[in-house]
Amino acid sequence: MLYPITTDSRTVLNLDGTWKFMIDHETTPIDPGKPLPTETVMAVPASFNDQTADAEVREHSGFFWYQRHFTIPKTLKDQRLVLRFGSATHEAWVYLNGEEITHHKGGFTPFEVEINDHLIDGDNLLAVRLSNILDFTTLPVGNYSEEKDADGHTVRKVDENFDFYNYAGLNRPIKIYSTPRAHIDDITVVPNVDLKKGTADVHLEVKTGGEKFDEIRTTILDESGQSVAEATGADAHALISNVHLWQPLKAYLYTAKVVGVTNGEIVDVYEEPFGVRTVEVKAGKFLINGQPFYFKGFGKHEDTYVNGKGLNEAVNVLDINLMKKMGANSFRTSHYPYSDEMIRLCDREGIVVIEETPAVGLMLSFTFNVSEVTKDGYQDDTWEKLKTAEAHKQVIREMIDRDKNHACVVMWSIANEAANYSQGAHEYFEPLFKEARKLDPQKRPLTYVAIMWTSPKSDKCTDLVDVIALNRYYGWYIDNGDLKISEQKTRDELKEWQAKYPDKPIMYTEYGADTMPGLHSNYDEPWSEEYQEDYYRMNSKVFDEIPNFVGEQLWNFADFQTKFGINRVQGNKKGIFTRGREPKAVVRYLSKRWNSIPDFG
Ligand code: GCB
Repeated sequence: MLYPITTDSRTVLNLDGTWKFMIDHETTPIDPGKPLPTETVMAVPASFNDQTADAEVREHSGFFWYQRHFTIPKTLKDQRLVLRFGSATHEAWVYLNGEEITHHKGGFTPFEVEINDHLIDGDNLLAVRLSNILDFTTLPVGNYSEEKDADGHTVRKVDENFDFYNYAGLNRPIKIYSTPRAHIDDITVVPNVDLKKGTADVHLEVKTGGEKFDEIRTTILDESGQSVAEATGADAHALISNVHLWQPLKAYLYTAKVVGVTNGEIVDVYEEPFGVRTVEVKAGKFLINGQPFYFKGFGKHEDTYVNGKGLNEAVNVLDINLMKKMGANSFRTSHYPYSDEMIRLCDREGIVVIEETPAVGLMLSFTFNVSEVTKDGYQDDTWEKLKTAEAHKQVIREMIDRDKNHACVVMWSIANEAANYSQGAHEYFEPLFKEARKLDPQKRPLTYVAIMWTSPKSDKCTDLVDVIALNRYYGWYIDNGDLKISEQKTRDELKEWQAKYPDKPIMYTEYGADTMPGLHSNYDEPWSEEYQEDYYRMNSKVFDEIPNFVGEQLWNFADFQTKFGINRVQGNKKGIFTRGREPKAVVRYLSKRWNSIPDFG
């Protein structure tokens, strides 16, 4: 799917701003063709939850509506017009002038629909009915229940089966873009690099829609806008010599300028930026451009004050600047694909991304009894009760379709902390890994991120992953406060993985300790800033002893909002920055460490 941009043949209309908003109490039917009976507004893009002063609205589970008007300038009327949602969380029914024109389920990937046949002259009324319901068929997974109140109205409840607040609404930009009727529909870019010769054979596949073009031409432009290679055809190759590689923190982006030509006239133009780099897993190393790469960075969230999970480009820019200052080079889009805008920014800034599906919460028996789950034949009811396989296939398809051309994305994470230790896990995951390998034109490595009790003995699916990605909390959830024993357990476990899988790279994708900023202790108490630093020092020491250890991504970049609970104090406090992006003490230690570890080597 192409990101909407303005070119010689295309334009973009922005539908962001304030929309009318209304909770659907399911008492009186709402007519999407009429003005919503409400004076309430919500800003878009943003989650609705933290824009309201009403606790009931904030916590609402169920259905809700957004509505606005727009007009299409006359000059665009003969163009093909497409309405695109960057995301609508989690399920959306879209109505134009009262008529349902599309429906999409899945809150973290874009969708679009042609609107020409539904437009009227002048004022058009766009309404979206949304649902934030999550259950055993959706991703993420929610524990869903409903009951009737005294008046017989349905009261719905979603208990998140994961550790972040279920922010919902129109979280990402909404746009209408125009293309000519005969148009470029999609472009797939696969640079095949010869590192020795310093060349890249760029394989370009161009899909078109509407009347066929006589010809498709592609020019590859370098960063100064000079043409460096050309190709013709919908399935074509362009050879770049003296290729400038996309490197972590030293991004270089070419542009594939694709034009559709008919009767000698250029009809449609699209410009797709892309980086040239290789990614490969070999002999226990993660190679980027043939060199062993070391991941330094974070698990993150799209989570900021007021915007919730809504796009916050200023914070995205700040976060990347803070990462660079610390000597970090990467993050994981835990626990869902982030906005188009963030992925494009990472391409530009040279930040390495592990992109994750929204498959979080695929675990129905939460236990810290590791000895139980390591027993042969251990089985809980996760894989029997969950019906997420279809949604999972869909998110893999949509994520790869959107981000297949991005150089910054070096690996896909198929899930976070599923019940990989239970019988049935392999049967569930094998087809999904197959699907992802088939769909990714750049054949990136795959992983899933494994929870504490998936030891080398209990994990049923390690054969499917290219990289062993571990979330570990020795010293926090296990042996809280005892860093001596935690060090031993960390070392023992990592050595066991290393011995059992000598050819697979191993990395930490989470490790962290909740820390209240400003809380200090002479005795290294958990929750203090001193404990957080000692916790990280302990882990670093062990990492440096493991030959196949290829990266450390801590949990979490910043404090973030979660549901209420006795373990959470206005959210999860494992950030090394506060939610407002002020540093906790540990940032100094980590900056020193990361600035002294090279990105390669
Ligand atoms: C995890 C989860 C993450 C949580 C984190 C924690 O393992 O992957 O979503 O926020 O632990 O802090 O408990």
